Amino acid sequence: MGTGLHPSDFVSLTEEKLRRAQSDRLVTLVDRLRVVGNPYWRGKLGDAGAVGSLDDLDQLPMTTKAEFRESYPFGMLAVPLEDVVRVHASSGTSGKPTIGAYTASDVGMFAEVNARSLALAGADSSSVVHVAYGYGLFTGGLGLHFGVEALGATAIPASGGNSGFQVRMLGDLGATGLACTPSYSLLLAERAAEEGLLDAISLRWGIHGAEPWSEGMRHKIEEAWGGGFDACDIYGLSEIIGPGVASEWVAHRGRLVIAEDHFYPEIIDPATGKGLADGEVGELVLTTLTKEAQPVIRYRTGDITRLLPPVGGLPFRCMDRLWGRVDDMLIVRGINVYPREIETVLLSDPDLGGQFLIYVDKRGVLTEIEAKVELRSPDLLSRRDVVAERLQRRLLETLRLRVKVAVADPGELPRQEIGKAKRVHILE
Ligand code: DLL
Repeated sequence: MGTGLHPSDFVSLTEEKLRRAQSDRLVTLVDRLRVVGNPYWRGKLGDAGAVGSLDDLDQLPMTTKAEFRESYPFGMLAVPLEDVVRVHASSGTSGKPTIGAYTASDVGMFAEVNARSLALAGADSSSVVHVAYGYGLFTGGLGLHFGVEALGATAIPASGGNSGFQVRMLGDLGATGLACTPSYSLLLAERAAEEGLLDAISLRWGIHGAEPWSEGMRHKIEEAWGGGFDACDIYGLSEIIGPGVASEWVAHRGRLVIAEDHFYPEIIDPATGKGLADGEVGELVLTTLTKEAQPVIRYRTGDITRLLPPVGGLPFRCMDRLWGRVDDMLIVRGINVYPREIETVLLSDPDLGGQFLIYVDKRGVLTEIEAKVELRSPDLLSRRDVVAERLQRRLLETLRLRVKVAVADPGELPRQEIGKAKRVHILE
């Protein structure tokens, strides 16, 4: 299937050949897992029907996040521990972390899918890529880092934090690409502007993910870097591999190309578990086709999206940018809404910067939502009330939601330098 590092490696791969390869990979995987012999895999596949092709995928049971916790740390391993060369972990919000284990071949594949994502976002071997995802147990930093190296580009392993220093390095080392969360990209751009360093920085593209972000946020980030900057979305999760499961192609933005040669996607109705057709919105379920150390069968990601047709001559199907998570959906006076829909309305306002917070107050009889946003510039202070009223009206018109909007001064809302931005706060 080519080296897999660049979109052009796949031009000769037809959808038919891809399906055959996926089918073979699935059958090989299931045959191997049936003889692993540890309690987890015996339990998982003990009652499952025969799998002779991709069409039999629905014979296999789903996997949930709880299983990762129950088999902590190494119960899901499908190879001896001595074959594991790296471990990542996701801290999660409560309870035990989930562990991801990788063989040498797995770390190679992890680097390959990230190299491909970077190439889709605009990188090539001459790029200098500033990687400001966290390095460590989190998959973001090392995942993108080895992707940059596999592409033959130059990686700057900045990690998170120390933003004043980071913006100086961005200029001094001549970074052309920036890999970090969307919120951190915006923070770095603001910081570069404050320090008068924007002109010294020649970034042309960013690869942003690990947290939800809307088209409005994309626009704010691109504007904040001063134009000539393309921000692309990258999706992934530690249970499957980390970043690189799917990512946007700068030439066809608005959908993410799925690395379908390694991760087979399905969409289900989260309430019933029933499979949905391509194009229908539901929960993304992923099966790893090539992972050795810790393969996952039909993992319920909890992420809401839909499958879309391939673009630009590639054989891989795409997915929508994430709508939200199954458990994020808010029900406010009978209206179902994802926080990203609120973000979309807020950040489409030209007078606002990209910072916002959403408070969902469930303590009273009726759930109330309050949004805190920030003006883009001190020149707009006299327009505070106009902006607040305008946003309240738009939220009511587009989402039928009554939201109290508070408009803060530029720079007033808290910024987060490390980890994923927490924008939605539930008070209960
Ligand atoms: O966030 C992996 C990653 C690192 C992805 C760097 C992209 C870039 P986890 O910490 O396990 O892994 O969190 C996975 O984050 O199930 C989604 O709910 C959310 N998420 C990841 N990417 C996106 C994205 C990494 N592009 C969880 N848009 C996933 C929205 C995202 N949400």
